[in-house]
Amino acid sequence: MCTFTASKEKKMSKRYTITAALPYTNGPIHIGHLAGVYVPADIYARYKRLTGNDVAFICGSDEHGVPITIKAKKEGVTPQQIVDRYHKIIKDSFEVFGITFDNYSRTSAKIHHDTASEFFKTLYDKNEFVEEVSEQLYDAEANQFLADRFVVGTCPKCGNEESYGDQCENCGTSHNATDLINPKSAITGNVPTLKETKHWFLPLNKHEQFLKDWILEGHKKDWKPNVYGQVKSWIDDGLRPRAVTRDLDWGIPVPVPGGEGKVLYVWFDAPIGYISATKEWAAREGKDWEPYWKDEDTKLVHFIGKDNIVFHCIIFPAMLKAEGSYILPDNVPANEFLNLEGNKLSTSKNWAVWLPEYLQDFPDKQDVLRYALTANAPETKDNDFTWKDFQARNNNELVAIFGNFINRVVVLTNKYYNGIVPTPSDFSTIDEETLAAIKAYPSVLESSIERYRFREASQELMNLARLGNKYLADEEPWKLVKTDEDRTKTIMFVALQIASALATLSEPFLPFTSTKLKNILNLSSEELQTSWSEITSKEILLPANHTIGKAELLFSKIEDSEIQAQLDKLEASKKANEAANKVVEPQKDTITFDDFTKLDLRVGTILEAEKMPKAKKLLVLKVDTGIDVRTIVSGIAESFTAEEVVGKKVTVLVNLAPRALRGVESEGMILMTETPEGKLVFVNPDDTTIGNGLQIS
Ligand code: B3M
Ligand code: ZN
Repeated sequence: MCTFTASKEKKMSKRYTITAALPYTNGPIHIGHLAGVYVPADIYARYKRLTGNDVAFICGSDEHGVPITIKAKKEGVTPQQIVDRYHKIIKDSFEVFGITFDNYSRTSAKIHHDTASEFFKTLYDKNEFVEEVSEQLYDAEANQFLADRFVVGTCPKCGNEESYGDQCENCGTSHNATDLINPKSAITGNVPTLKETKHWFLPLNKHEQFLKDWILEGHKKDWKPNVYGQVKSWIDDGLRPRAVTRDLDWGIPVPVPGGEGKVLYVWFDAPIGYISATKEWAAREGKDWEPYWKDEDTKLVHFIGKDNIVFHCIIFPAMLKAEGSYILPDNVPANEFLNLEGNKLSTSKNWAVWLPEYLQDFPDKQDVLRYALTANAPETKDNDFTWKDFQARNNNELVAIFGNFINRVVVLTNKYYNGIVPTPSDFSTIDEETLAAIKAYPSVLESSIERYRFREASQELMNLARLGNKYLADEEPWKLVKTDEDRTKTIMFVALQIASALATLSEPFLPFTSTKLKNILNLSSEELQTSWSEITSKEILLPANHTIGKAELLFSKIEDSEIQAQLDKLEASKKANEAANKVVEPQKDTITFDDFTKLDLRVGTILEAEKMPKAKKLLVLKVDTGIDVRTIVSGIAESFTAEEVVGKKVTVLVNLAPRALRGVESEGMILMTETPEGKLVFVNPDDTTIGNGLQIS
């Protein structure tokens, strides 16, 4: 009895404020964002709602900060135009992927400007800031102070030469721009000078003891080891004051005397965005926002990527603590990074799978990506997304296990009973065990989800479908139907119970599939549906005599050609990137006009060509130069076959000293050039399109 009460209490409805990192609004979302933050957050939020909790699932666009200014500068438009464009693209992607934010707001909204200003003023009035004139990095040519991503230099902690002013993406350390070794302006490439300016600093050192007690003592056991470890190492290194204002013109104006021309640091305003988005949502829903941020009984959970840990575990909590009226996060289940086909995801190198592009290629496969990313989520270490794994997850798990089970159950029920759930007879031991196993699944999934182990949970869900397949394979209703009608009915009844449980339990992971399955099982009205907890408590999930619908495929096979097309796309983007970054050879020493006139260039025709044996690169050519027919050995065999060059008109340097190549004397040189794509072409006397200068091969 005692344990029963305890478990009941554990499941009592609770209030949850669940936040997902606000994406920078300077580009679309890619699979790394989805895997690291938004899919796990959505699974958690959906699960919490399904289990009867009061949930505010909050996100929005992070529209301030230097990345947006840089993008706007590059495109010659205003920052507002950039954020308006990407806010819409990002918001749409989230909707299409079934990410169920209760509110997706934006930090350019008035409510956010007001909330962040007020927050700053409160800390200012409480003397929680240190006001200080100090020397900061300055680019005189750009007439700009260089904070954050405006400056690049060597990280003082790990030696990464491309660290930003506020954070090193390699080791995650957050620092002040003046800490960088060999800083360079990201705008002009100049070495910055120092210039005096006034800023407001949050004295993190003052909050060190509180952070130690709260995290190092209080959350040693329940926070993920990767999060706890990072936080501990920063605290152990000693915390220093951090500037929370900037000399920029894009952002929220500093609302106190002396703040003219300055804005709040983006990492000061962005997390407050969670609060403003909650306020906006509550006003719309006619609710009170305050309990979601101020009631000690509310559980606040931040879903983020590992590069955001310091801001969510140290700086934002210090701000909340200093303000005084807010709760602190209960957990910050940060994920590690997702790589793509063995390389780091990179926006600048276009090494990514962008959601809008994915949707074009796989318009109805949102659940497949959600599943593949969850099953292989970077929960405890960086992980690799490969298209082959994506295909395997789809073909071998979603199609072959989940889809196949449902299809068999639905097809057979329609075939044998016109779609009417049959009445079972006595249950066999295996039936009883199977029905008991179904009842256990909600708590199996719960135990993984509560520990933020979503990949484990997704595999448990698949195990329920596996159980269904095994049950059918063992019981073979398609054989018994000829000999034992009653037994067949019982088997199909049990199998239908599994299908019904899958319809409910798959919702957090495969929401589109769950809806489709509920429709197939004719469970569109809520009364007919089984809730998460009823799977355990109800005797029967899908009653006899209920009529289900017709079979419909939940998943379809992904062919090798579709995967190859994605790999080709990545290869093309790698090539384009290499071409863009190609180092141009410096110009050679100047030659005189007299030197040039020494070259005797003639138009020749290739009469014969053959590959030089055992030489990968060489073709042996017979060329009519107009003076004579001679042999020229040319290093073009990797670009052309012997057959295709015969008959070609070419430019020949005829007075080059003869030279023996692999025993064949070459009397001259064919002139070649390269296209911008790096392809070798002849300097063709009939073709005026090539003007790239000559490269002697
Ligand atoms: N925009 C960083 C990022 O997109 C930042 C998160 C803000 S959460 C308050 O990685
Ligand atoms: Zn570093």
